[in-house]
Amino acid sequence: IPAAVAKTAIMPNTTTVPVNGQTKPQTIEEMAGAWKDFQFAPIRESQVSRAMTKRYFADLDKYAESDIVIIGAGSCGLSTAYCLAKARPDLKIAIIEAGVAPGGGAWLGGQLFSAMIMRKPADAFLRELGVEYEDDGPDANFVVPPQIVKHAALFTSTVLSKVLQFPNVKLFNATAVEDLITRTDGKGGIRVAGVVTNWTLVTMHHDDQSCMDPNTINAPLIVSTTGHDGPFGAFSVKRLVSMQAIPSLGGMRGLDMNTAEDAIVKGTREICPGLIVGGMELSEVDGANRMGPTFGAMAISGVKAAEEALKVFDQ
Ligand code: AHZ
Repeated sequence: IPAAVAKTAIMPNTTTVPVNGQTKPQTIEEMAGAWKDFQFAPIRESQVSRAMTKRYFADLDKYAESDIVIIGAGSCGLSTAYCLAKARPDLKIAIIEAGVAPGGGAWLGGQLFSAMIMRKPADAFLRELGVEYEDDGPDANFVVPPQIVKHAALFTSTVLSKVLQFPNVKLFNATAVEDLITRTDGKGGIRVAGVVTNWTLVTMHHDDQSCMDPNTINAPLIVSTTGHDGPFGAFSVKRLVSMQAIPSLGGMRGLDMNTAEDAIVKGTREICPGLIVGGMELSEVDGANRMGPTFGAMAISGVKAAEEALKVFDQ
């Protein structure tokens, strides 16, 4: 290949030569009014591909043996991850989220309404995150006012961004847990010892595509927060029933905010050796009520799930 052709094949035709890895402009202020000469630093497409894939595969390699796997990155899973990662920077925490977008049902407060409602003492978690809220004024019926975050997405994006900044956390999104790894405990019971994963798009097409075998992550402890029953919800507890590790599910009951939130927080626990369940997935085990559009129990169930996890982990 002639040298000139080979050179163009390697680098795009550009006159911008980075000096010490830097190009001009370096600040957005320097960009203003200088668009005629604006140019991105040169790149070859393979650099992008390698930069992404080598990191992803390094993460797959690193987290193939995790300390804790959290299934589901909804409000409960993210709150769990925040508390665990903050308390124990020495633990490798993998979060597996079936959706492309983490956050579960917490991008809106209820129906299509933006405000997110929490009630005391869940405001402690908002202060921990630094999420601003206002107290709704007390009225004749409700002496203690609920706390309002102006947009549910403010809570979700804040907890998500804090979780992602912990160096000991890796979020694998667009990835579904499609089974649990189990070991016998020698007494007729099982211990959950990891998760079986696949790209969510593959998980959704096992019926109409030829089988694509999954991947695995070993971990001594799993926290499952997959939400109430639905296409993807209540995953781990349904699997526990089908493998006869627990006899049956209680089935989520109708909405009662007052009983539901307390029940979910108090019930957050290790329901099978190696598997802690929190958030609305728990309502399917315990036959607890749903709480609908109020999110304090999800955050505080996450706080308790982290505490339970550390108890088990430190045994
Ligand atoms: O995509 C799911 C969601 O983001 C994810 N998930 C479910 N199954 C999964 C699987 N592998 C990987 N097999 C999976 N990820 O889990 C997340 C669950 O989030 P969520 O917001 O549905 O659950 P939560 O318990 O954190 O919060 C529930 C909040 C409430 S209460 C309520 C009601 O009372 O009606 N409804 C909701 C959404």
